[in-house]
Amino acid sequence: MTDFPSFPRHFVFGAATAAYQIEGAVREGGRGDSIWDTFVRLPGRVDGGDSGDTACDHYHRHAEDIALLKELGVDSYRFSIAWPRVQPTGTGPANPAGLDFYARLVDRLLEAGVEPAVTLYHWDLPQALEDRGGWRNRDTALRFAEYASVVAEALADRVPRWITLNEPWCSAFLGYANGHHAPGAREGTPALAAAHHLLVGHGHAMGALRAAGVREAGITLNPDHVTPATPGPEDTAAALRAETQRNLVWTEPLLAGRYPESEEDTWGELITRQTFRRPGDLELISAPMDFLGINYYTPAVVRDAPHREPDPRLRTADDNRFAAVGMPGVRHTAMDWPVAPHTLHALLVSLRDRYGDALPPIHITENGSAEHDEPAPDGTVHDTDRISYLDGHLRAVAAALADGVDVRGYYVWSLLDNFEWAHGYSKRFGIVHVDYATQRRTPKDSYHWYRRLIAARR
Ligand code: GBH
Repeated sequence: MTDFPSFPRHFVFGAATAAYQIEGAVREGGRGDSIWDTFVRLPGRVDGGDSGDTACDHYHRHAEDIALLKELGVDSYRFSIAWPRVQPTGTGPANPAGLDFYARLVDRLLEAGVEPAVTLYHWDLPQALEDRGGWRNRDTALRFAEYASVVAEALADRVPRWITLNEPWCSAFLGYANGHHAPGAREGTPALAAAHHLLVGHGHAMGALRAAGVREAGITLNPDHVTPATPGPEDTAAALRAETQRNLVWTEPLLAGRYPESEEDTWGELITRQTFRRPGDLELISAPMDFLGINYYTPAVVRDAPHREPDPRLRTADDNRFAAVGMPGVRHTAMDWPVAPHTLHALLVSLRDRYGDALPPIHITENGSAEHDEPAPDGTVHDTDRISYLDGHLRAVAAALADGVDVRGYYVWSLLDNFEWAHGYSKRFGIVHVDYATQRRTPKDSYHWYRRLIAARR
């Protein structure tokens, strides 16, 4: 593909990663355990029994990875800070070795001409806080603000863009409702409490970032583009429940200062009997943000379905009477995710239509695909499917811009093949291939394509 979609001059192009997925070195520099260090050791939870113990060894190889970013020509690099490196038990003064690692990373990025974009929380909660209830416990929101303040005081002068939480839906619902992610719990109202406390933590962290002088701060969500399988009333109502659980539970408090109107139909007594909300929470959560981060991969088509668990006392918070249906006829990635770039365009337009002026400028903080990469003997990967995935989604972003949606940037997920959570190393999202046995990095064709696209804009 030589004809690239076109973008405004100041549009930010970037690449993204997350600490636990790339760093390794989990016992170095005084790092404490996170919930993922515990989870990966539970039998059967991660494909192949994989863990992030070594991952891409980025902790020791960050100079090489920064050189890859520089050569790529990205404006910005989004990475996350491991809370348990900074506060090994989730509270108290900073562990200097932990903070220094990130301070050096930031300095080297700036030397390479790449702007750092920091995610404070990409799912690696200190295990010591989980031992006290984790996100079910409101105190974790206050600990998160304390951590945000420690990091921001050290780095705010050099880091322009800050993201409080990455995909709180995953933390609350995969972590506490269906148990696919750490800490692996399967609960009802406590998972909804976790969702609320993540929002409260975001609100407090925004305050901590402001106090440290940060001017560009926001949250990253993974909103779904949801459509009903049929236009009938049952599937339409099911789609609203899906949208409530996936999107509205976050966007309504954050952008409109209210709880979703459809929450009672979605959760029934799991939400009507809640006791975790306090006066003032909505004001805190809805404090203005400078941007909204959106991670987007694939759409959701849903139909009406009965509860999976008939006994209401045993229902988890994601048992909301809808089920996903397949999308035949479209290409699927190695994650088995249908590829439908026009749904990203539609999602962006629908967010703007719903929230109007209350919708902050948008950064696409993640987009990318896992493909069945087959490296040649020299390590090169001719990943034409990934290139066409990225091209399609960038065109969808350009179309949203043409429709007047204020999108400011796009970060490809991911710079490197890495630890794909419950899928371990079996799924490769990188535009750079990693041979885990040797830690050799080899840029794939998609890396070279993205480099040319960025260069063409200039
Ligand atoms: C994002 O999550 C993450 O921010 C990033 O860390 C991740 O690597 C990337 O996308 C690609 O997945 O099959 O039930 O075990 C997107 C949401 C959450 C989607 C986990 C895939 C698999 C859960 N992802 N989910 S399961």
